Amino acid sequence: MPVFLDTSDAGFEHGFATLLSAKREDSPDVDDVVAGIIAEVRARGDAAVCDLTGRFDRLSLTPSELRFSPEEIAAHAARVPEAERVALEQAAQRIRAYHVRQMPEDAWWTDPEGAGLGWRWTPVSAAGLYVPGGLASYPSSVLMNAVPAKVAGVERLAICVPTPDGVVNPAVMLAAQIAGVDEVYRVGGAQAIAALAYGTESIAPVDKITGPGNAFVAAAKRRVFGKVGIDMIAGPSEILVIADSDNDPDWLALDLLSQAEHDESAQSILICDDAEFGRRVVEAVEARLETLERRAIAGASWRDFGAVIVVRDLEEAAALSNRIAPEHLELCVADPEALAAQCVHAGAIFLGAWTPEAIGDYVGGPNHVLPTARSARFSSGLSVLDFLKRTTLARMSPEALGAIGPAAEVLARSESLEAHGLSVTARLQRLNRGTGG
Ligand code: HSO
Ligand code: ZN
Repeated sequence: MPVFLDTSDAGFEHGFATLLSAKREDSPDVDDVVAGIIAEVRARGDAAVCDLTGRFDRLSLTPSELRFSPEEIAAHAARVPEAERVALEQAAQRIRAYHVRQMPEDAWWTDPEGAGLGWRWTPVSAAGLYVPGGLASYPSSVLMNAVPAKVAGVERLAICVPTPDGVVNPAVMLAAQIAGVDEVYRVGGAQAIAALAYGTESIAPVDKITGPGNAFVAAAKRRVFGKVGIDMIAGPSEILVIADSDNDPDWLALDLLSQAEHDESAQSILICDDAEFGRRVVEAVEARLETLERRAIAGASWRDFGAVIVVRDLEEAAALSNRIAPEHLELCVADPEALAAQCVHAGAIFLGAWTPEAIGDYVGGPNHVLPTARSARFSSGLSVLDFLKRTTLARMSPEALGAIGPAAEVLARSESLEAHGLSVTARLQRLNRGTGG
C-alpha cells in the first residue's frame, strides 16, 4: 500500500519527511570496475573496446565493425512499422520546433564609458549520445537528446548503443536517422563512455556526452566529467499529480502508473484536497494494476514509494510540491495556470486534466530528460543550452581604457600582480603622451 498522509494530522511532518528522504536507489558500487575499464580503453583503444564488447555483449567485432554503416542503419530503420515511423517523425518535428525557440541570442552593446561588451553563443563541435540497450532503449530518448544537439548546431553527433548478442532496436536506428545523427556505434557500457571521452582509433573523441544509462554508464560519466562535459546523472522517474475532486480517478491512476511502470524505484505521488477522492484514485490504481503489462514493476514502485497526500487547499499543495521538487508535475485543477505560478521547483509542468504526462514523454515538444531526485531545485531539463557555450566579448576604445583602466591598476596592485597592472599602465601612458598629457 502507498502511504496515505493528511496535512491535518499531527504526524504529518514526520511522514512527509520520511517520504522525501526515502532512499530509492541503491546503485551498486561499480566505480573500481569502471575505473579499470576506462584505463583499458585509454591504453588499448579499439582493441579494448572490442574485447569488452565481446565480454559484456557476447558480440565479437573487429574495429572496422564497431560503427554501423549508413546502409546498415537504413536497413534496420526500414524494419520499423509505418505507423511508428510516422509517429516518430511527428514527434521529431514537434521537438525540433520547440527547441528552435530555445536558441538564445547573442548580445553586443556599448556602455557609457565607451566599452563594447557582449557575448556570443557557439555549439560544441562534437557530442556523444549514450542510448541504453534492453528494456530502457527508448527511441523517444534518442530524439530528446539528438534533436536539441542538432538544433544547437552540433556538427558531429555520435551515438553509442549496446547490441547484446547482436540484437539491434530498429526504432532506435530510425530515430537516429530522423534526428540527423552522424555516427552510430554498437558499443555500450563504461567502454562506450570511455571511447567517446578519450577517443580510439575508430571513434573520435567528443566534447560532451549526454544520455541515460545503467550504474556502469553513470559511474563512467562521473569519471570522465572534466575531460568532457556531461548532462546530468538521471535517477528513477517521478510524477506528482495535484488534483481536485473534479477529475476521473481512472485518468489520474493511469498518470501515476505511467511513471511507476518505468522502474521499481520510480515514485508517483497524488496530492488532493479530499480524502475520499484520494481513496477512489488508490482503488483505480489497484484495479489497473490487475491487468497492466508492467504490473510487476509498476506495482512495486506504487507499493514501496507511492503516496497520497490530502491537503486543506491548493496553496498547501503548491508549498508541498515545492518541497518535493518533482521531475514531472501534473496540475489537474480548474485553474492550472494560477497554481503553476506558485510551483517554482519542478522539471516540467503539465497544465490541466487533458495534458497527461505521457504527452511530454513523446510528442508535446518540451524535453523529457528532466532533473530527478529533487534536483529541480537547482537545475533544468535538457535543452539547446546543454550543447552551447557562451563566449564573452569586450572591446576597449582608448577612451574606455582611460576611464576604467585606473581602477584595474589599483586592483592589480592590491593583489600583487604587477604585470597585470603594467599591461594597463603601458597603454595609459601611451594614451596620455598621445593627448599631450
Ligand atoms: N518519462 C521518462 C522518459 C520516457 N518515457 C521515455 C517514455 N519513454 C523520463 O522521466
Ligand atoms: Zn515516461
